[in-house]
Amino acid sequence: MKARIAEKIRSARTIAVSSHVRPDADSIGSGLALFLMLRQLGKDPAYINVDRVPYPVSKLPGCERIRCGQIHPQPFDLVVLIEGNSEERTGQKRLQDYSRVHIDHHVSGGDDGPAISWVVPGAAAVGELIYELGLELGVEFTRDIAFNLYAAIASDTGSFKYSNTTPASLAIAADLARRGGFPPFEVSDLLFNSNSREKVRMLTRVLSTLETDLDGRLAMIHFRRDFLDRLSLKDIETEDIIAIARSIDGVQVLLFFKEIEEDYFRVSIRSRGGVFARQIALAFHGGGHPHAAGFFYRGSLESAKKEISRLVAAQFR
Ligand SMILES: [Mn+2]
Repeated sequence: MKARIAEKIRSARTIAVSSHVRPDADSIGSGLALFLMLRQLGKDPAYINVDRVPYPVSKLPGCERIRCGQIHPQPFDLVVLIEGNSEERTGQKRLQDYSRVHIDHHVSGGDDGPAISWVVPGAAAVGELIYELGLELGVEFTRDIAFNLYAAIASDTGSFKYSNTTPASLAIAADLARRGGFPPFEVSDLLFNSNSREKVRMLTRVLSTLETDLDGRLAMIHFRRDFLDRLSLKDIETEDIIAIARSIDGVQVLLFFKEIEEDYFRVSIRSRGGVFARQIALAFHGGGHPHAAGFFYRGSLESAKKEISRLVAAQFR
């Protein structure tokens, strides 16, 4: 599939790259690396997203090149979608008439019609796939390309700590650090050592909601919209909070409830061992990876907790 995608890229001149809404370091690092590769190949690329890039991901090299808005109706020979192939995921409307390529490591639900799809669920990050595509295209891995791809992989693997980390992730990261000539610490410093005071305050607020159930195997935390009062934050970065709560000894499942509006929550599930987060998410029409999944829930926080923990308990049996 990657050979076919490389061929598509070679035969195109104007190429739009886009990543999903609420972009993270994997989709942005991957998109920027691809954008820089396309420029190196003499193409005329544009990187267009619906949402702005959050801090500190916005410090990745080349981020100022990302434009905000819709791809349609500008003409492009090819549109490359990173981690999302539907209007719901990308926020991009009316892409059906474009020649499209979709590169992802999530098995997604809906898609918007025909596109060449390269989906590798075993890849820890899309960054790994863009790295392979770069090799296929024969590009030079400059410092910025390598840095962005390393950041993509470091982010989705939680600095190579999560269960999705494979020997391939480590080998690719090592190769990127070598080719790019940067110390890996520079990436961790940029992504993980740049919390604002407000963010840490938010973290303590959310962590103070911690509850455990099912003999300490289930942990639950939540965020309410009014937690943002008196803080200058517009939104919360959830991965760090989730990582701390799931690290509790004995916890096999972590549920994080984020209030979107009254009685409407985004639920993130993390699991380990023989408990499968995705199975729980599917029961609520969500999706994701086996051990990291999510869905939306309409109802009160109390009923959500009750309903979901019942399903979790069923998996323990
Ligand atoms: Mn990813």
